[in-house]
Amino acid sequence: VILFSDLDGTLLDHHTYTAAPALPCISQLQQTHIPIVLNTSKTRAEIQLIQQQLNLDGPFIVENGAAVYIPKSSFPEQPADTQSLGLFWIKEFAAYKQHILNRLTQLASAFEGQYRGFSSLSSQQVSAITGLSLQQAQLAKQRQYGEPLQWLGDDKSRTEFIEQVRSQGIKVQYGGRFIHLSDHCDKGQALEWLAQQYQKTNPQKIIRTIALGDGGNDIAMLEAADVAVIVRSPAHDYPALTRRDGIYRTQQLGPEGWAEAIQALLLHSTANAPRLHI
Ligand code: 2M8
Ligand code: MG
Ligand code: MG
Repeated sequence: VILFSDLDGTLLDHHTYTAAPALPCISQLQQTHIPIVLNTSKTRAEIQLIQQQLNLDGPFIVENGAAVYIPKSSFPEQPADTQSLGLFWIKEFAAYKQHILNRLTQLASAFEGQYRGFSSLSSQQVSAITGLSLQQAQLAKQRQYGEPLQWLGDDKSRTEFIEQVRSQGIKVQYGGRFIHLSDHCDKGQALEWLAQQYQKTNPQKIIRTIALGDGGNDIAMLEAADVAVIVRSPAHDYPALTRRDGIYRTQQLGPEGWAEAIQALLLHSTANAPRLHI
């Protein structure tokens, strides 16, 4: 089993960004050698800090499926279609953000004052909007692939804006607080690719995947996994999936919900009848 997890609102509390309630569960998973792959809209810089804090050192997925980072030490050989960069092999699914920023400039006058993009916000402003510390906000601003926007206008102009952005070939996904613009990548495609790489290196095992997420930008990942865990959010409804089975919806919020699901599905599932067979 490989676990793919979103961060904000899923493994991390929506407001305080703590993972504390899930830490005992993470140690138990580590003892059983179940890989935990962070699959998030956060940047490489943010994820590397969080991996250190959580004592994780395996592959991770950045900026809504834009790229998969595989530490060379964690995989026996270089996966096909990856680039070598320092200690990592990197599989990219998205172009760099500059073309999105160029297109946005063309739309800017029509929607003037209705949104604020990350690239034009200072770290102080990102910190004020999100509740991240100034240092965390600096890491969140180090974006390679996408541009998150804070929408300030009304719903009607938001719908018009999104239509126009989409007609320019830009992908639009919803995070907990921001509208994320990117090239055509999503967390599901990145999950599938990385699961295949694990499968290739372990041909004797059947690799199964569990994905945990709370928001719109997690839908593709939740659809792609063998088992989907939808973590309850204090900020919005459960995202709507088209799949009907293999879904666990948590009662508890954020990291408490994360631990609730992992306990039910993996750690306690051998004692009595498992809720879902993995
Ligand atoms: C942004 O991502 C979250 C994900 O749900 C959002 O859209 O609300 C990103 O900018 C990320 O890099 C940052 O850490 C996070 C902080 O809330 O916001
Ligand atoms: Mg989230
Ligand atoms: Mg996220």
